[in-house]
Amino acid sequence: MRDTFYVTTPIYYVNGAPHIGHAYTTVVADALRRFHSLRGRRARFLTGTDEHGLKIEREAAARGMKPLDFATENADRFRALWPLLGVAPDDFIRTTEARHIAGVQKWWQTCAARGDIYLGRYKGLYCVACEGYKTEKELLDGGLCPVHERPVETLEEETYFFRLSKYQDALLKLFRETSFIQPETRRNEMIAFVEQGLEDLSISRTSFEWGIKVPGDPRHVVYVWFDALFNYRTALEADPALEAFWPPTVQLVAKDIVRFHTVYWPAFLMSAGLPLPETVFSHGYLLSAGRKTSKTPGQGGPAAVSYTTNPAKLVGALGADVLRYYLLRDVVFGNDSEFQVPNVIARARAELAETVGNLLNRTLPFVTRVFDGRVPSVDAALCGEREAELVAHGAKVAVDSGALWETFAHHRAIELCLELARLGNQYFDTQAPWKLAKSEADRARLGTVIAHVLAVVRTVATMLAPVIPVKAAAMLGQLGLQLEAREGHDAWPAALTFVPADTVIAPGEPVFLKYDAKTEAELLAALKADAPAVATPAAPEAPKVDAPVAEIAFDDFAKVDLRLGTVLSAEKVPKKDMLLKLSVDLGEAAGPRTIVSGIALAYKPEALVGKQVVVVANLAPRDFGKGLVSHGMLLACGPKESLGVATFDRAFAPGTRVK
Ligand code: ME8
Repeated sequence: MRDTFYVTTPIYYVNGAPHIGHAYTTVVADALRRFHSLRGRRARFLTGTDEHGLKIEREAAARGMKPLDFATENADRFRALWPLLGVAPDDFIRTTEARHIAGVQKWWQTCAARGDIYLGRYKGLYCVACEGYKTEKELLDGGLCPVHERPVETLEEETYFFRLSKYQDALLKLFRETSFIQPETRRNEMIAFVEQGLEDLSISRTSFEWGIKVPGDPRHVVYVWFDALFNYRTALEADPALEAFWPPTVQLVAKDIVRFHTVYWPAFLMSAGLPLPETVFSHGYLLSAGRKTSKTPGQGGPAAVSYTTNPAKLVGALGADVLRYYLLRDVVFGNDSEFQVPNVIARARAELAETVGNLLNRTLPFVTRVFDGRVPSVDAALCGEREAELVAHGAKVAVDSGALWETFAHHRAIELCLELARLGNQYFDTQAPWKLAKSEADRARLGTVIAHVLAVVRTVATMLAPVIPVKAAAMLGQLGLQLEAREGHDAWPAALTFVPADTVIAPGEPVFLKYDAKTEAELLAALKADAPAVATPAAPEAPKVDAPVAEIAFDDFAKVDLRLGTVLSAEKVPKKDMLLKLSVDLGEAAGPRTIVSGIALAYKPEALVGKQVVVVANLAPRDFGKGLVSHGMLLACGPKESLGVATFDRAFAPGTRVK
């Protein structure tokens, strides 16, 4: 396995707003990127928008807009959706950007110099929704496109051809001898397709304007698929350091565009002399009432769908992680799947709240009550068969689920995590810690049991981090831990991983909403396709953005002396609900400072001890009365009940300057 990982989604057409199908591919890409980062690889994830072509030109005209304005409006809707879904691409490319246009013209010239592009004439049946020619044989009854079930048009034009036929044997060899196309069913389909014989491909158009000009012949625009496919490459070309990511490790597509990605694309790359992607993975369709969810008007039939498939609306009601969990866990990657809102909620309830969350919620109170908020240690002499079984199962799940992620079977990897969480709950039930807690004589045994359950929670939360990043971090946070993803460090568990003894836990609100019948009914009503958007108890995790502050010069910034400090002790300030009094080591000869911080609603004092925080060290002292003076301020963000203090992902000496 390479130490770099590069995943791409298709770049989406900007003829409408993003829907759940786009969200699906993009969430999978994001989860893969997170998984590989967790493994310590240099990972990169690209998505973007496909903005040229007849389809966009016509849609823009129908709205009386310039194509670029129309494209920008919709590209912004895609770009704005991703953070709502917890999706964090490393780059977002638009095919109307200068970096892409220049790149496409360069690769056109490279293919032309290889003798693979020539001028001719073409007459054919064109599907505007596909932006592709169809053969008579492919059409459905009534001359309809087999993908879009809409009439095709006859186009005749002078065109440049790409010598696709020249690459037929090389493509068959690629399909047969490598895992370039996955899954197997798609590979067999593409082998059968290429075996029928490949004709040269028309790769320019003169019948419309909205595209990249063919170098040296501005009467022609580059065919939108030649243009679009090269995005995966042009997005890396501005910065030589990104060359290490080529070729893509995996390119995700649905089966509608598998031919473009597995026949045309590798042929273009062979001609351009570029290494080929390792895998193109073609997943299935998300269906809504049996039809592919789609934004092409005229599809999907009358509103047989009773629940919304609008991703922003779903996230608004359910939260990003619940939707992500469903998409990654419920949908067998590669198969078609009916998208059903009630199932999204059912999985969240049964699996996230009642299995994973429950394991955490029922265990932490023992740590608080019996062990002073510190994780107890394992007494090896008290471990028996049940503990051995848990440890062995944990190790197997860690290894097997890691391997399943590597082979695009994340739905099965998640199932294994669930199994481990279920085993943890069974262990909890059979060991009955509430009975052990009654007698001081059983304290060591109780500690051993609790330590094992916390190990299950830690291991499961870590393995779910690519799927539910916010919730996994919250679970680990309650265990007093942080997820460490950095290059060169494999943070995927190799075994059942214990929380170090004495770690100070930070219990808080339950991480997962427990849906009761009433909340569930309200949610379902809010998610009816025709219901107006309403705020629900699981309102989106996205915080309100504060208004920007006026620009300052660097010299002004440099006047703020930010230092790393280690919290030595923390206590509540009597009669002040919001305040904690901290003793913070800034490495100063004069000894630790007293800092008063308004974080008491979000942190228990003991949860802060040992934490490294960022301190404004040269702030004028502030007098809180009764002899209490604060000598500095902690950096923090978020609403006061759930704020987080700024900290670093690795340790530094107290007093280190932050700049
Ligand atoms: O094809 N189920 O863009 P597009 C699952 N611009 N995935 C779905 C889906 C569904 N119902 N509907 C869409 C294009 N998708 C071209 C791509 S790439 C160089 C150019 C996802 O907006 C899936 O990934 O029609 C599918 O392949 C893609 O969106 C099509 O997006």
